[in-house]
Amino acid sequence: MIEPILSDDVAQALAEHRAVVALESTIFSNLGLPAPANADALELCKQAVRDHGAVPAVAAILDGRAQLGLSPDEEKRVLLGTRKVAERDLAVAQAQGWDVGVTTVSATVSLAHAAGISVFATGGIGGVHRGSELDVSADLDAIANHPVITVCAGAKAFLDLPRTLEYLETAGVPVLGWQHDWFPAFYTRSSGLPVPHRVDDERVVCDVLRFRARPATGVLLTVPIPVDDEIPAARIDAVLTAALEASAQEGVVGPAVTPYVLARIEKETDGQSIPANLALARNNAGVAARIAVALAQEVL
Ligand code: PSU
Ligand code: MN
Repeated sequence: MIEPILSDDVAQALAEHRAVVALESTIFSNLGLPAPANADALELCKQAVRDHGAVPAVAAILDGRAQLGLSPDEEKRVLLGTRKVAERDLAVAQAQGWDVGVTTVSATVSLAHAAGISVFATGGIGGVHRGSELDVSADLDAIANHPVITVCAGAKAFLDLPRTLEYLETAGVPVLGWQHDWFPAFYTRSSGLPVPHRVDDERVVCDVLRFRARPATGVLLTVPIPVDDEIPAARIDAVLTAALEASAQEGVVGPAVTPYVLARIEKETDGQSIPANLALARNNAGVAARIAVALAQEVL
């Protein structure tokens, strides 16, 4: 069993049934964002969680132990982390005593569940990749198998978004749109695909978690990027296509695909995708904190 080590502030908040929001660490490493934007993203997300009255719990593997809530020195190690830890890798990282492992959505949702944290925020989730090869992110299975609300800006349009939504439907995951009718595509507010259910306030999100039919299943809350930070769809589409072609040509496979495509998008946009990425991550962290605060009020 995985028993994450909790920082004092996270442990205390949980003991007092106060609001806590888990944050993944792949986005804060160079696998997710180049320096110094990764450090900015970490600060902005933690601050957004605090501004809305919750305690941030960044997940990572350090010295072979899973942790939730990091000290400033531990955060510095995470910013430089290069080993990606999906849920299945948690056991390996622990067994082999990995120095630093940065957690993806799947690993973080799993650790949040183990610690009794019900709300988790990220930028974008992984999904079903385009093309005929079978490449489905472990994020989807983890969201379906841990009772945690994942707050995200949808998934990047380099994925197969219709199939990603189909997968979540089959897996029985309620997919909600935060004050929005469309499944967001990360840089753009709409993928053109309707979100199954729109929700307009925190309480309804809490009730969806409370009333869900399968006790083991999570909830996906999608939040569109703020209007002012959106990148025009036509612009981003051309870049995504070029990035995907490059990854296929170079024969990139497995867990390396997503970091490769992300880096390529940043290069092709001359870094202009980065402010959008920071804006949506921070926005998601704030919405997640609002949900966590509402959940904590229900428990009391
Ligand atoms: N999408 C992004 N930025 C990211 C990721 C996805 O826009 O940093 C990371 C997340 O940590 C996510 C992981 O959980 O990539 C998914 O990787 P894969 O496709 O290998 O499952
Ligand atoms: Mn994959």
